[in-house]
Amino acid sequence: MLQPAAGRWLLLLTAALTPNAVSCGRTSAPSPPSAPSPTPAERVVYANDFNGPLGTTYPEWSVGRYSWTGNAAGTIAAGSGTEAIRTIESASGTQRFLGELGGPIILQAPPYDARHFVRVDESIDLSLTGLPGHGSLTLALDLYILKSWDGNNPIYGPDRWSVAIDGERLLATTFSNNFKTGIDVSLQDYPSADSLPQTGAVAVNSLGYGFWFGDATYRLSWTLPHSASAATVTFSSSLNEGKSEQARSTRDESWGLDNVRVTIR
Ligand SMILES: [Ca+2]
Ligand SMILES: [Ca+2]
Repeated sequence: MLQPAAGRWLLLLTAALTPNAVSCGRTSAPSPPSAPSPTPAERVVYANDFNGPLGTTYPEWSVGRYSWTGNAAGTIAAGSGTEAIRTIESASGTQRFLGELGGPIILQAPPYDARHFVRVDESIDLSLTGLPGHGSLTLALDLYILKSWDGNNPIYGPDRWSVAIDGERLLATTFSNNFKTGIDVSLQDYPSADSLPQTGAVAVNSLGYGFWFGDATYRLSWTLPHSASAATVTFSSSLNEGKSEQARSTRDESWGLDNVRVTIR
């Protein structure tokens, strides 16, 4: 099994063997014509744990493209921009990852209410090229949902996240770290509609964001038919509020990617 070096990404460009050729190379006698085809070996074509130097950008990752709406109060007009997304350290100082995603702070000062909130959308692409011949592709990653995501809350949210490969949607859902109850209830649609906040997370509050609603880690993977020699994975969010949190003046709600791994068969 190929293992990527820590902190580096690995892109296999050279091997042109078909899966069948790989299989036949392991046997001394030709298979009979009626023999079933063995499962092609899994090949790692991309792996990145983002544990390299802080501030690293990667050519296979696009800039973040963001836009925001105007607000009902009329104090902010709609706009758009781009930002380089780099490796950062978690608030706990224990993990490095690609972030913070979700778009910059647009609403710079109070009042923080529904009339002043703006919706901020951001997308980033992972582009892979030169993929050897294959019939299926698996994408696996850790998604970090950071700070005050509000799930389906109609005032502070909905706060949405999605991923697509070559335009084919793999997941579109909402996440919540907001355990308020009563009229402020903020359920999430992952893994199913109106789940409690942080349902399905493999870890919570492991990244040090307890100063502002905490954090949740989701270990996600998808396998789909895929044979093209290139793939574009698009990660997107649509977050309502656009303000800073009030403890450290960082983004009120954001996300990060870690341990991104693409394999093919
Ligand atoms: Ca990492
Ligand atoms: Ca929100």
